[in-house]
Amino acid sequence: MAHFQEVSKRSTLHSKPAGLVLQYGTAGFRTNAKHLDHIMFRMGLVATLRSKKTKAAIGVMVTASHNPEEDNGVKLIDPMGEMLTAAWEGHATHLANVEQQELPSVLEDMIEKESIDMSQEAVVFVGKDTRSSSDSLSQAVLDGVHALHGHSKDYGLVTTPQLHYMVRCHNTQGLYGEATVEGYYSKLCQAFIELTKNTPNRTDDQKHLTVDGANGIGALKVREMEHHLKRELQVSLFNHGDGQLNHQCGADFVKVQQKLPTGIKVNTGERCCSFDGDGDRIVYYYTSSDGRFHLLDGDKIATLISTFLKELLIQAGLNLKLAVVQTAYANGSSTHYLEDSMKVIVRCTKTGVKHLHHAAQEFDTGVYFEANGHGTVLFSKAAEEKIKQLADDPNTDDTRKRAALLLRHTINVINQTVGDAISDMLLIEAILALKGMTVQQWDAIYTDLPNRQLKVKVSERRVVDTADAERRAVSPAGLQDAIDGLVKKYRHARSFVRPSGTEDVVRVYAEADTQESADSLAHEVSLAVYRLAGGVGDEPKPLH
Ligand code: 16G
Ligand code: MG
Repeated sequence: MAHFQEVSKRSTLHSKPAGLVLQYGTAGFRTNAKHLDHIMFRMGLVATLRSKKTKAAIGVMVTASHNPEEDNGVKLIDPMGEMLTAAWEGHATHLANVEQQELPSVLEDMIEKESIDMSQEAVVFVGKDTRSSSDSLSQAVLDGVHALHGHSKDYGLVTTPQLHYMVRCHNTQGLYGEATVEGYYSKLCQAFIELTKNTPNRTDDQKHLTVDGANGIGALKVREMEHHLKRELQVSLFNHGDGQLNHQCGADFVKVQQKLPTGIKVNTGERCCSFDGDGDRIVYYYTSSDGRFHLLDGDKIATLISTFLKELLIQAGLNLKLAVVQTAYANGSSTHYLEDSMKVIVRCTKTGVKHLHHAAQEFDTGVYFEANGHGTVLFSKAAEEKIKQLADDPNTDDTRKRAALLLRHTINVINQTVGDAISDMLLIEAILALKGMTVQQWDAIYTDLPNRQLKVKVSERRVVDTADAERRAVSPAGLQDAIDGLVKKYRHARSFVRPSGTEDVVRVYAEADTQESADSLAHEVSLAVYRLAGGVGDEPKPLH
């Protein structure tokens, strides 16, 4: 175990608090930053082994996304820029929780189980968000990489999707793009400018967008990118770092509170969007003259993008299978609109980006979005090839050629590795420009069913087990029957419950024809969870 001497030596500088047990959750480790130093060091070790195993660069992003400033976390990125494969989440959790002196033997086991060739070179890319704890935590990751003699590249401050992008660029030998932040801006912005070239009558109003940067890394990066956009998109940036990260601003706040973030100045009817703390989520919104707040969430974004792509595929005469992937949280109106009016295939998966991503990979063109604003579009290799051939073929007629070229630029504006607020923003802005559509017209494509989300504290959330992409509860006994009975009392109603993957609660979702009905259904279902699944504390109270 000679190669672990360095690990043993350095690990003493990153000691594990006694008794602390953490899990690689839906999107990596996440908790108060002061508990994370040893996790970071150990994730440096895991990433190095994963790099040796896959013979490719692996990414480690230090961020806690939309959590408060005092938290932090870490996400691992696999060779094609996707999230760490589920098979290795177990290794990550195991290594995170063993006592210091066991580290060498656990590493030895992992190496044997995974047949890792330790003479293989390793490369780990590291990035971090703007949290004050991120500096030292990313140093701890680098320490872990170096303890196993891996090579590292420290990208410093980047958004999560930018780091995913770098990993893919490197591992495709530049085929996906140049693995630098400048390379990222120039690929995306050039594609955006090519797309908007086709909209000569675009007004200054249409070129203007208000962005809430959540006081996070996304804001810094929009600033850095701006000059590449050559004033084809003019951003008024708020919450650019002058306030507290994610505090009363950002995509999560806007989505959950259904109101404007603090710290932005905006006129009635103007198009705005909010990023989250690490720039992988986006939602749009505006206020109408009656003072009402209108949210355009991931479902509305998926509808806009899939409608646009479907029209282009038809114009191009390309017979490619297009699907939209959602979760149970998708508003019922969006699913109906997509299936019945748009006639696109809709798939539902469990919550968590990795599940949507995998489902989208099954199609030529897979648009995936969670209602909370995390999503992107994936194109199969064959689809990209067909689009390229058509665009390059001198015999293609004008209509088909125009559509093929627009599809090609669309592919280039998209970050196919993971949901990306900057890339999604550019794509949405280009689509609105090409369609000559206002945010109000986009909003009017369908009307959301009123809905409510609640959470119930129980003594053990795992007693709730679900099936059918979390739409049905299979345990505890009687819970699903109770939900079915309650749903029947309301019009256009739907409800489901699931154990959270990130918090110690059971989540409840309900939608119905009116807000009052959605609220009372959500309350009644919460009571059923409380009574049948071991609720703790006070019984849930009615909302009104
Ligand atoms: C994580 C997931 C997000 C999901 C959320 C659900 C990623 C990158 N993030 O934040 O997609 O919606 O968890 O949280 O996968 P919950 O299980 O607590 O409801
Ligand atoms: Mg995020």
